[in-house]
Amino acid sequence: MQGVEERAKESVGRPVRVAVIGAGMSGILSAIKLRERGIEDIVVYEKASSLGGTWRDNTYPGLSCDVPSHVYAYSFELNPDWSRRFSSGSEIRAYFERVARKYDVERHIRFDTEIIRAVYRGGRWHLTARDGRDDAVDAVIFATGVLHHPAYPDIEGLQSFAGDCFHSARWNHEAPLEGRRVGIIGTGSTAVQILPAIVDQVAKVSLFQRTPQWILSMGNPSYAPEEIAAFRASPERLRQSYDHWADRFINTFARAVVGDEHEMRRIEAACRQNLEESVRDPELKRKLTPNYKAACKRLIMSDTFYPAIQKPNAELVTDAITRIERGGVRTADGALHELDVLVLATGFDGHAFMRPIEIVGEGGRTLDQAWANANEAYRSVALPGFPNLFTLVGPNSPIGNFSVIMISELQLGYVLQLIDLLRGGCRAVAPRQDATDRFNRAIRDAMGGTVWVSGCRSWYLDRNGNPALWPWSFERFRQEMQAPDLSEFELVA
Ligand code: NA7
Repeated sequence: MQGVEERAKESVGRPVRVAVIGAGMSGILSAIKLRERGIEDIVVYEKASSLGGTWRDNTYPGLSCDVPSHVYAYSFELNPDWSRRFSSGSEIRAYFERVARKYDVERHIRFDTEIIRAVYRGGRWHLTARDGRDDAVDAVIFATGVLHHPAYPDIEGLQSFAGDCFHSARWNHEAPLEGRRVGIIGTGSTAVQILPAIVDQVAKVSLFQRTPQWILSMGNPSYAPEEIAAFRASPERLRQSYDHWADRFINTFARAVVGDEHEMRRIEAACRQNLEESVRDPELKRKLTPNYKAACKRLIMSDTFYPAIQKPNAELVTDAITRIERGGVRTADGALHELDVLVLATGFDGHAFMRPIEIVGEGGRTLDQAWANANEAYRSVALPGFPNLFTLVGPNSPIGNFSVIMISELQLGYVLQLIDLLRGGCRAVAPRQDATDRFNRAIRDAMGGTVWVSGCRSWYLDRNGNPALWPWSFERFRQEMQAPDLSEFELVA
């Protein structure tokens, strides 16, 4: 073992071909950093015809990111031009397109190529695309995202609705809203962004709430032209802004969710105060008050939702949906809420990860078999029995704690060190099963101290009720992503 380790580290001369699956935030990042590392034989497979991942798929009115823009950017490509504290989805998409162009990423991307199968055979990954094309590579990085597969609600009669009906991530821009009666199912970040964006153009908007949400007011000021000019003129100033927002996240929110009671009390008090001060009608206030801890579900940032839901043409429906009919939504009180448009803001399957791609590892063992009971990875980035396969923003990444871009950068830095071994004297690298089991046991043990298991339903929880998140501090994550501990890996010469 020692011999392989040493030999692997010795040189990085062997040429390797690396495939990246997905041309979203993590895929673009991977291509840039692989090239910086001296790896030119890169192919990025993207099933759609353009890049941008979630920022390409989501185009709904009011779309923005709930992480401040100055920290929602690659650390090596800060953007002085963000127009607001929380910039719009189209600005974010344009940012990724710009970065991809600047770093000449597009020449590596094979658009309209959906990989449906990846088989490890003879020390290489054999990839098959839906159109039958194939490829063989030395390593694969799955950059397939988390909030990618829309979750459709299992409500009787959904297909019978006569009007326009679509998921928020598949917005139908052909469906007019002006002067129409619109229903929105869901009260997550998405619904909370859509409602204020459309309320002034529709005849009526009905929000079907199953569970109320805690909402934090963060303000969303625009950056003045002088501020943008100052950020442009001074990279140090831009960096300070990145550090400021990163620090705010890391030292407040990220601490609170994993057990800092003091910080959590502050957040909860701020949410209560926001509700108290923003909503006048006591009955509406009661309906909007959650009965679980703030940040148990993904905390919502909004300054526009409470004012919008109080407009005369907005309605909060809290009676449970019993079925959907031709004319609208029927609720448990017997009422039919007549609608022309129905928006399903019902979220995503956050637990699919690389699936539905069929992945077959050593000895013919599939990913579905490996994950039959739970989605368990080694430090979120690798899997025992699946050599030279890496995941970005995989299971138990700290996605509920801070900026996903920072997470992806740190994970990729770690993955690149493993790929370097393949360029030396090592043919295969995979985490050991016992190390993976130890890691996942520690994750489960630590989860009890987090807010995510304090009693609510959320997309964070897997089918066993375990959050697919990181239960420790940011410092620990950063430290664990510094360098792989090779004693926890199987290396094959
Ligand atoms: P979320 O946060 O998963 O929200 C989905 C919403 O849809 C939530 O309010 C659900 O209610 C509701 N929902 C789901 N299924 C149903 C059915 N069958 N009936 C009624 N209501 C339903 O998704 P978003 O798109 O808003 O946000 C996802 C993430 O994107 C967000 O966290 C940010 O990180 C960015 P529930 O609360 O489960 O009762």
